Amino acid sequence: LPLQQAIVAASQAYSKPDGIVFEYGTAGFRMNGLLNTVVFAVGLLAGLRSKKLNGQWIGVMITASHNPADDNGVKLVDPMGEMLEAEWETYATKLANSPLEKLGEVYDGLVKEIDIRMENPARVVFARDTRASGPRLVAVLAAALAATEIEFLDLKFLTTPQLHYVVRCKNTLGTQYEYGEPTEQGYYEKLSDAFKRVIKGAKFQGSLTVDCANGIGGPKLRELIKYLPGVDAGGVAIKVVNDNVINPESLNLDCGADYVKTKQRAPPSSKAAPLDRCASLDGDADRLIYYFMDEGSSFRLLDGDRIATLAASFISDLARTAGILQKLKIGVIQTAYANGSSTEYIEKVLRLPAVCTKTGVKYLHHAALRFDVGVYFEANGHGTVTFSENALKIIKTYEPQSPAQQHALERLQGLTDLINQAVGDALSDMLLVEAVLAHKGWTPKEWLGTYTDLPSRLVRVEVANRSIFKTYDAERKLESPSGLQAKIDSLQSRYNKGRSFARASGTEDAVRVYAEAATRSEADDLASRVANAVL
Ligand code: 16G
Ligand code: ZN
Repeated sequence: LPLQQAIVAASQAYSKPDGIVFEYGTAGFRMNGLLNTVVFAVGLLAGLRSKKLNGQWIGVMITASHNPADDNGVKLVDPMGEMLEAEWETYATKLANSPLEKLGEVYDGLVKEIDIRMENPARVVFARDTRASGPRLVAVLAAALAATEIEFLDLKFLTTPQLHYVVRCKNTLGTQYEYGEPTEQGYYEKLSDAFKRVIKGAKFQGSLTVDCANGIGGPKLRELIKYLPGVDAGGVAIKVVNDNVINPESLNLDCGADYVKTKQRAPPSSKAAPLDRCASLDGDADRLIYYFMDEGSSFRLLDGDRIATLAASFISDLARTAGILQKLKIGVIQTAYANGSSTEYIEKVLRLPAVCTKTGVKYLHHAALRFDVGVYFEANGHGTVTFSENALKIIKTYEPQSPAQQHALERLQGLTDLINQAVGDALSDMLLVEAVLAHKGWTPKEWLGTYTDLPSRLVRVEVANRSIFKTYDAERKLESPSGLQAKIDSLQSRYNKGRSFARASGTEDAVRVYAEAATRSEADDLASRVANAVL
C-alpha cells in the first residue's frame, strides 16, 4: 500500500525515544524534548480528522504555553475553534505510541476504525509560539502532512487563541455563522472594531502595563495596539513589557501569568507604582491575570475568578438595563480551584448560578454552552464568555424601548464580537476587562473590593502512583484511595470556612492539594495536613 509505505518512509527521519508512553492530556502532548515522532503522529491525525469532517480545516498549534522554554507541545484544534473532541484524544495517543515501522498499519487501522473516506479532501492550518524548537517541529508536521498528501497552510507565529480564531473563521466563511476574516489582520480588525463599540461612553483612567511573558503575546499585542484607538481618541494607554522574543531562554522566566499566579507576586522586573494596573499573559497568550500594589505596597492579585465575576456583573447589568435579562440564562462556570468567596459572590450578590466542572478548558467550555451567556474562567486566568445562538438573536434583534436600553444593547452587541467565542484569549479578555473597568469608573482597588478572597494554599505532592487518585463531584471528592475522603472531610470540618481537595495533575506526575479557610494560618495548616494524608 503506497500510503502506508510513504508514512513509514517519511517517519524514518526521526527516532522514537524508548520507554516513554505519550498521552494526549488536558492540553495536548507536552514535554521536554523528544517530540518529533509525536508531532509526526499529530500531523497524520490532523489529516484524518479533516477528512472525517469532509475537508473542514483542522488546526495544529505548536506550543507549551506557560511551561519552561525548553519544553514544547502540540495540540489539535477542531473546526469551530474548540479543543479536539475527546474521543479523538485516544486516537492521537495510539498513533503517538506506535513503533515507527508499524505506523502505516496503525494509521490504516484507524482509517477503518473511524470509518474515514480517504477520497475526501483534507486541510490543516498550523502555527507556533516563539520557542527555539518550533521551526524543527513545524518541519516534522509539514513532512507528515506532505507524506499523506494533505493540503496545509503555515501561519508561522500566532498566539494560540489567534490560531483558534482563524480555524473558526475558515470553516464558517460564507455561512450564516461567518466569524470574521480568517487572517491575523482580520483578528485585529474584529477586536479593535468591537472594542471601539463597547467603550463608547466609557472613560479610561491611568494606563495598563502588560507583562507578555517574553512570548508570542508581546509582538502580537504590539500589533493589536496599532489598531486600537489612541489615548487622544479616548483609548487606553497600554505599556508592553517583558516582550523579549529574541532570547528564547527568557520565555516564562520570572514573569508571565503562571509566575504571578503561583508565586503570588509581581515579576521582579516590575516597576509598578501603587494602584498601577498591571496584567500578565502566559507564553502563548491564552491566560490573563491582573494585579496591582496597594497603598501599603502589598501585592494584590486579580485572577481568573475576578475576571469572571467582573464580566458576569457587567453583562448582567447591561442585560438588565437593556430589558432582556429575563430572556437570557446567564451562568458562571468555575472549577474546584475557584475561591469560595467568588462562588458566594456570584450566587448571593450577582444572583447567578455558579457551576463547578473538572479542571481543563474543554470541560468548562462545554458547561458554558448550556447557558445563553456562559462566563467561564479557571482561577489561573484561562477563560472566555460564550453566547448561544438564542442570546445572539435577542441581543441583535431586540427593539429598544428607550435610549438607555439602546445604549446597553449596543454595548452588548459589541461584547459578542469582542469576546473570542472559540477559546479563552488573553488579548480579547484584556480588552474586555479594560472596557468594564472604564465603564464602571473603577481602579483595581474597587475591583478587588467587590469581595474578599479566602486565604488559600496549593501544594504539590509527589506520590508513588498518582493514577490511584480517582475523583468525583467535579474533582472535589476522592473515591479512591478508599478512606482518604473521610479523612479530608474530617480535617476540613475543623477549620472555619475550611475546604480542601486533592486531585491527580493532568500535566505533571504529582497530586495537587488545595485548601482554603478563614485565615492564612488555618489555610496553610489544612493544606499541609491534607498533603500528609495524601502521602
Ligand atoms: C492544562 C489546561 C488548563 C488547566 C491545567 C491544569 C487547557 C488548554 N489547559 O494546562 O486549563 O488548568 O491543565 O493542570 O485545557 P493540572 O492538571 O496539572 O493541574
Ligand atoms: Zn497558555
